[in-house]
Amino acid sequence: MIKGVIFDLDGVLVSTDEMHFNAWKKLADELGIDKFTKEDNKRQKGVSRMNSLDVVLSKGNRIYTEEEKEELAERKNTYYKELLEELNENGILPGAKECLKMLRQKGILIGIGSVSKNAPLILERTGLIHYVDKISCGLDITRSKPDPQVFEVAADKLGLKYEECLVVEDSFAGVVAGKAAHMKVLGIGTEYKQLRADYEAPGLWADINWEVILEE
Ligand code: B16
Ligand code: MG
Repeated sequence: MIKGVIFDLDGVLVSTDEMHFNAWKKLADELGIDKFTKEDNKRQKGVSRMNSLDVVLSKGNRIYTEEEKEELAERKNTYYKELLEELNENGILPGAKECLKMLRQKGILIGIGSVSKNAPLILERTGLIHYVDKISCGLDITRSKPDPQVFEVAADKLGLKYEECLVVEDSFAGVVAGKAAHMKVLGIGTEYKQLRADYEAPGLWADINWEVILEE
């Protein structure tokens, strides 16, 4: 029996993926890396900022020191945060708000499991913060998805057993993380068919059989 649903943020509740890509693209252009594309961006979904930077740098041919990498990641985050200033409730993905409302009405607890250190800011800017009970994000963890830590912390904060939680994810790393936390996973988004989650749907707007999922 599911008592809590833990939502990934980027690509599940909010369309920040385009902003991440544009910020990384700007950095790549500054570094003279012209081979970084949207296809590479798919491998950045759900993984940490530093691992995402490695994806960009792997498309160039220079080796960077750890100190340089820290500066580059910080620079990308500055560009990303500039883009986030434009974010408001229009950035909420179709069906997301209605889904949160419906689950809360059923007495289900709502958690966030995002590796983004900007998750609290994003929730504030979109107003989604009002539908969330507990946030587990990049600021709470030492290991990124596919490690289960971000979801375990979310369940702990909600006061639930791991098997009482359902994870909603759009990334491969996130589905692996949810499974590793012994949680059921609903895979959504553009790649949902490839995610190998327990349940799947193209988006939260779709006709999802919540009665069955929550009873499991
Ligand atoms: P930040 P999620 C993830 O968010 C993004 O999918 C991923 O592309 C990004 O690198 C990561 O957050 C870190 O974000 O730089 O803001 O700390 O999908 O886990 O909500
Ligand atoms: Mg995501």
